[in-house]
Amino acid sequence: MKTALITGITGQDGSYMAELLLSKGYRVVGMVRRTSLEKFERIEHVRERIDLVQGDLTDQSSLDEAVKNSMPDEVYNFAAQSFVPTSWNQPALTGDVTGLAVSRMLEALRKYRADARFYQASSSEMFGKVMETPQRESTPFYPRSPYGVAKVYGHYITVNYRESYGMYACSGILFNHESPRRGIEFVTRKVTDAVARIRAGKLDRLKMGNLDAQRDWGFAGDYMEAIWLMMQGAEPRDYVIATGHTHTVKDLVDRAFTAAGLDWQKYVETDPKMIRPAEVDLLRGDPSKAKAELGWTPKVQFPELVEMMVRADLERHGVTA
Ligand code: NDP
Ligand code: GDR
Repeated sequence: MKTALITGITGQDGSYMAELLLSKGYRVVGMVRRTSLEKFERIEHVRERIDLVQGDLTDQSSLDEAVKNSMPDEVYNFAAQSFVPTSWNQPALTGDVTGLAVSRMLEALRKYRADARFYQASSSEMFGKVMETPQRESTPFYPRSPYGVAKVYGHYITVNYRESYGMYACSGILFNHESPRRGIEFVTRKVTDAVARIRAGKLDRLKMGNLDAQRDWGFAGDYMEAIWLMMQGAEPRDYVIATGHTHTVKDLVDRAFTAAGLDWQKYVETDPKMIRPAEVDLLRGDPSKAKAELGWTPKVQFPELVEMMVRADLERHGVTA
């Protein structure tokens, strides 16, 4: 039986990856940080089938202990300060947790389990002010936020440990992926949750930022399959994981409101305070390397994804579609 250590198991991706690995017969160990109130909603349904260890990405000794005690065959490093706007408000913390901490994880592995396979959660935010479209593995990075800059560090330090120490360390450059478990502040979930609250009579206005931004949105469940395949290769390689299709935030808003029988123009207003200091205008990934080498293609398309999220939020708010 293989053992996997997942950092960020309480997040969106960690919870889907835990499910996937359990279904494949892994022993799953999740690293969680100490909080005054437990926030295990996303893993409640698998709680009895996984082991939890306490650790924080800012604390080397806790990472060492997590690795020493779990002796993983595979490590999935999902933990991060992952919200882009917060990275302007907390740039040094984001640099530490999202960037430098990748070195700490790699050092813990190098010391105690150098033959474990390591996955780093790289991001399309590294492409930022894009140098070409679609973005592929060879596209130069031009990050546009402290978050993006920190992810570039995490990406290259992973490449560096692979090349310096021959470790099986790889990165997935994942484009935005969403689900009913997406954090409420990210744009998809913010919109689908607002739609449900409007239908429930709990909200009458929705303030948004830049409606013209374009993103390549996929389903988190599909993307976890790609990550797992990446970790089973004959040698470690980095891959772009995306759908290859792009939509504006306005399109997302329109679809989500329409799915609940609402006209978005009656409820949505833009708030200049929500415009970011520097924006990533357009992301569209080219997943052809993942398709050719991993045999991976996304199953859920954008319209189904939005409908799935609207449906889940309507249910959460007790509204019948
Ligand atoms: P979430 O924000 O949902 O989850 C982040 C996780 O990191 C949580 O479990 C959180 O724990 C944990 N965490 C935060 N800070 C620390 C810390 N100091 N020590 C230990 N754990 C910590 O992110 P996602 O699941 O959406 O994303 C997973 C990873 O993939 C992230 O690295 C993200 O940057 C990256 N990524 C995500 C994409 C997406 O579209 N979702 C696209 C590309 C990359 P807690 O619950 O305690 O807060
Ligand atoms: P992003 O995701 O920054 O791409 O990072 P987010 O959903 O926050 O924003 C997407 C786009 O929507 C625009 N936008 C708004 N965004 C939010 N959050 N709230 C709003 O009200 C709003 N209005 C418009 C944004 O300006 C932006 O252009 C996500 C995170 O999961 C990262 O961790 C990950 O690395 C990248 O995706 C790939």
